[in-house]
Amino acid sequence: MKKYFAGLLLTAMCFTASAADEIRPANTINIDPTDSPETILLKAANVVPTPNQLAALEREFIAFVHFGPNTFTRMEWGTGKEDPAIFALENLDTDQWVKAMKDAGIKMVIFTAKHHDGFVLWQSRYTRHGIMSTKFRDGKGDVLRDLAESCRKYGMKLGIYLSPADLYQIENPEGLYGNLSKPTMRTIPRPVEGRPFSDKRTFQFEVDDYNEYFLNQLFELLTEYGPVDELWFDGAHPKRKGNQQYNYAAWDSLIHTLAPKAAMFGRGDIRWCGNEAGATRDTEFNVRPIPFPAEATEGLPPTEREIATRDKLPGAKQLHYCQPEVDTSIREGWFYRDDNTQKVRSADDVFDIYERSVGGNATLLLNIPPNREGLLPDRDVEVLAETGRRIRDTYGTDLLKGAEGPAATLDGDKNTFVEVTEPLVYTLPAPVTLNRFMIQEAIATKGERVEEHVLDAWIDGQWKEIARATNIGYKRILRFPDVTTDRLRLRVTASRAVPAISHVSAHRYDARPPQLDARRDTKGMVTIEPRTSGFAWKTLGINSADNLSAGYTIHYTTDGSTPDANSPQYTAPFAAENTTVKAVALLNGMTGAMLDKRFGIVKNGWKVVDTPDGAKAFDENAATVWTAPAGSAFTIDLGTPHRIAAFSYTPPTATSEGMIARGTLQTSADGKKWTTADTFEFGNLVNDPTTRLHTLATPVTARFFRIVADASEGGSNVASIAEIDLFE
Ligand code: FUL
Repeated sequence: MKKYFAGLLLTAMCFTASAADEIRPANTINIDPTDSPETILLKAANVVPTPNQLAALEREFIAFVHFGPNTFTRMEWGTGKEDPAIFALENLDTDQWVKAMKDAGIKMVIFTAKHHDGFVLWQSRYTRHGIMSTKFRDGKGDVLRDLAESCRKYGMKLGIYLSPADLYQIENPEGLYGNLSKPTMRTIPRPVEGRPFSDKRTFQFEVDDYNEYFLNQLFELLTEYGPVDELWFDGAHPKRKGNQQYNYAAWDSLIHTLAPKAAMFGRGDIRWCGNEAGATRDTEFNVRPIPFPAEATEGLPPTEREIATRDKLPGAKQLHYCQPEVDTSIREGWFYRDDNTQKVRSADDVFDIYERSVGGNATLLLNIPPNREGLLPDRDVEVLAETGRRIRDTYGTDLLKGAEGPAATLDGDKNTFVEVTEPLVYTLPAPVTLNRFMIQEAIATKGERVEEHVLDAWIDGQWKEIARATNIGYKRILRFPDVTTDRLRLRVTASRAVPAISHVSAHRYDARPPQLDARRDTKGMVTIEPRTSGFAWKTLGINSADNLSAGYTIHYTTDGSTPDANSPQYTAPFAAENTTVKAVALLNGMTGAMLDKRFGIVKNGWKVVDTPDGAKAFDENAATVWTAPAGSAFTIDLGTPHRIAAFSYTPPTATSEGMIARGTLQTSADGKKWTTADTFEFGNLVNDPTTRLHTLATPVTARFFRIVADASEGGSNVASIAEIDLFE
């Protein structure tokens, strides 16, 4: 380890290494009421991950697999009342899942052994509501067993999602969830005749029926399918009953004994990033100020937009290391529905989220849901392969190879680091062209200290700032337009204590045509433009997407065919009604991801009937929202009769209040005599507030269209519509 102790001071604060070193690094550090802001900051600088947390961070890119009855019912949330026979699986190839994941560079797969519906996908001794009651391999099949074997075969780690919410145990008369049973001393695992365990350990816990059920199942999962490296406890609850409490202390204790290397999501090791859309924060400190002692509660408070920055530290009781997982699905929704209407993310999207999450002090948890054939769908497999290729092509080569500079940051050894008291300068043997710079702090021993840093390049005889960002932590990937240089300089401009940098490397991403987005105005004119939200990580106020893809052209079709260089070139907005617009951007002989967007009936002749503010629901602007008391009807006069085959509902996103979970559709020719056309139901809107399409059982022709909001998510007493679309 080489240390740099030059005289140059950090611009924001000046620390000596010894002041920070007086505080012993730990995963959780208490704050005393008498601590000064400076002491609190030094404590924050010494909060470090546990070995399990560090191992989880180093896995970087991991997979989620949502599979179960919902795969067959095409619902996002089941009811718990499903007949197990619904899970009509005939074939299963978990080797195919794991091989496709490996191709993407994924290191672990977390499987929904039990989702909220309570159906179990392994041969549990403690319920018949699961795979044992299906025809799959004559009731002897075990999806988790297959997956665990594939993981062993291909060197993939295994994690398990076990939903605490359990609708089957709520809904069936003998269900254990919230049955008001008294906690008594129970032996885990409860013996079951003819099904002995080869692991003979037993445990005693004072728990009620549902907690015993949960512990028995944890015992099965952790002793018969392991090793298990992560347990995922979802906080979502479609329903609760009997004030059921979870005995987390008992769960933790069993897990710590049976799977000492497992990191726990939702239990203080790993936290939710706060959305399911793949959004990341520009500043993501993992040293969290906790207003209560961590062990005294069931987890951590929900995440906000700005967390754990310096101003948020005072007032906390403890400082606790807890990293986020950016969990998002490769498909619209967590479960497979179909190959025609359910959209799949492009490799651009996944690669972008990868760089923002892994390069933003977090872990990417990407869901890839198998289809009803027991396979990952071809399109998803292609996206995984392309993402893996881009990761390898970009990050497999370090352009700093052969550079002179602080050796501890270039030696590839995460245990060596440089304590930064002066800028780190890297001189290359020859100029290189780069657009990515990766930095890692020595978090295992020194914690997260950097609060702001700047990368400069030597261009035309002077230093030029090319990227600036805030914290670093486990890993920061800086992205910027191509720069050609033979000298780079990293400056830390604000920090909590003397920062320790363990690794830097430089890379070049081969720029591709940008991803596209299309929007329509109320007059029906469609604009196609590069999607900025996907690549909106701005450095120095520059939009990287535009810079990296300069010179692209856009080509589109409106007849359903796949666009290419011979399709009309987009130059100005054009009219589109009841059609699907497909478009691609072309750059350097490459074709970008295809935009595929369906536009319905143009809304300029629409009028609101008896609903104040109603026009907000069809102004082609999802940011403006119509809101009325729950149960209200929303009526549109389309001006002239239209055939209506489907409608889409965009829920509000600023708040989950008023998301319409269930409703009735009515139509009328004259606005007086109404007929019920269909009913609809959407699930998981709160966590996944995306536009939902509902196809009517039978298309109708009508001038008046009405939605009756029968039920709002979470029993909210309002009903809201951000945007409504109708399709012929
Ligand atoms: C949410 C659940 O409700 C979804 O169904 C999904 O499992 C997601 C990962 O977590 O909270």
